[in-house]
Amino acid sequence: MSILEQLEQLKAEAEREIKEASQQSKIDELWTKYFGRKGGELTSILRGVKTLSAEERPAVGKAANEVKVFIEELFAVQKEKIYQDGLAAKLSAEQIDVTLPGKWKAPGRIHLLNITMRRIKEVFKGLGYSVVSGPEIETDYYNFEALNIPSNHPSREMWDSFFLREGLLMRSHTSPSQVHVMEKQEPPVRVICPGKCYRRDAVDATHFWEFHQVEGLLVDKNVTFSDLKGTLELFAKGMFGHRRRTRFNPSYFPFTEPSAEVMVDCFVCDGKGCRVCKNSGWIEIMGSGMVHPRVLKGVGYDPEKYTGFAFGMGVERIAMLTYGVDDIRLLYEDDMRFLSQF
Ligand code: FA5
Repeated sequence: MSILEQLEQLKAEAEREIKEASQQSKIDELWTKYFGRKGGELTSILRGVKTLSAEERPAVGKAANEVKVFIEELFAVQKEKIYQDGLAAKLSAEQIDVTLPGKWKAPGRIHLLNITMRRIKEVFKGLGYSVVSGPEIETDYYNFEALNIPSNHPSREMWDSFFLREGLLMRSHTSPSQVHVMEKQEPPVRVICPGKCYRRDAVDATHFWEFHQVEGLLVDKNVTFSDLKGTLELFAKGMFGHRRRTRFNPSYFPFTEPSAEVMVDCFVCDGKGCRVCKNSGWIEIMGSGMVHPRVLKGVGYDPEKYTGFAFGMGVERIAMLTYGVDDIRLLYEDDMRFLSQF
């Protein structure tokens, strides 16, 4: 068979095969078959043109080139066809039915504890307090010693703590933050320290092993118990409503002297007596007191020159009282049916 006949045959075969190819992998395979550098059928013929006599060469060379262009064109057209067919199939498979109802995604919302925390911060910011934070892993010194709670002192039982390795524990209240703040700055000090605390308490409706507190501390010259009372009364009004009244009952904390628990008249029954205030008309909202001189001395403040007050409240407790939640566990269960109410 002459080369021209071979070319004709190759052209016909290529046209048939390429037009039948319906996948890109088949196109690649055929490209190798015809144009492969080693053993490609057209490549071999084109190489053979060089060996022809000078008379034969121009006609055969021209014909071979035409076949080459023809086949290349076939490949290009078929490749585009495969791509377009694939695209059409994909588009029809992934067609969107705009008449179907959409998928609803619940919008994120602020957790009840954060709502409460923000409100507490707002009230104290309004009173000129700045907000600082302290570490959640504490040393025995900051959690106890510096707060006038020596080891073996029975009052340590008020804070049943999670101990880590020797000398370290998860802080069981935010009061250690007071010490960090005073160590870093000279009076006047006016800060609140919100944060997480951890205790080995048995879980029940009002206790959880992790919870939040907001600590407050003010130290300056001539600070008295009246300042403490006035400040916390303003807080109670800001947080629970301007008609609220406060009362201070004697209490005990090793790091404050005197100490007081802060009561607010029940905002559910207006002090008449109900389930929330256990019929007493009053609700305890936090612990407080005048900073113990030993604590001041420990951080290098002169207790003859400076006095101060401190207070600490449970954020879960405030949230539960404000929003009428009767079980603390609801705040940690992440149940949207509950959380989306607030
Ligand atoms: C303290 O922790 C003191 N550091 C507060 C304080 C600060 C007093 C500064 C004086 C001066 P107490 O142990 O009472 O105090 O805790 C304060 C509040 O934290 C409690 O009233 C309660 O609301 C909350 N709380 C304590 N334990 C838990 C718990 N296991 N789960 C949830 N809330 C808790």
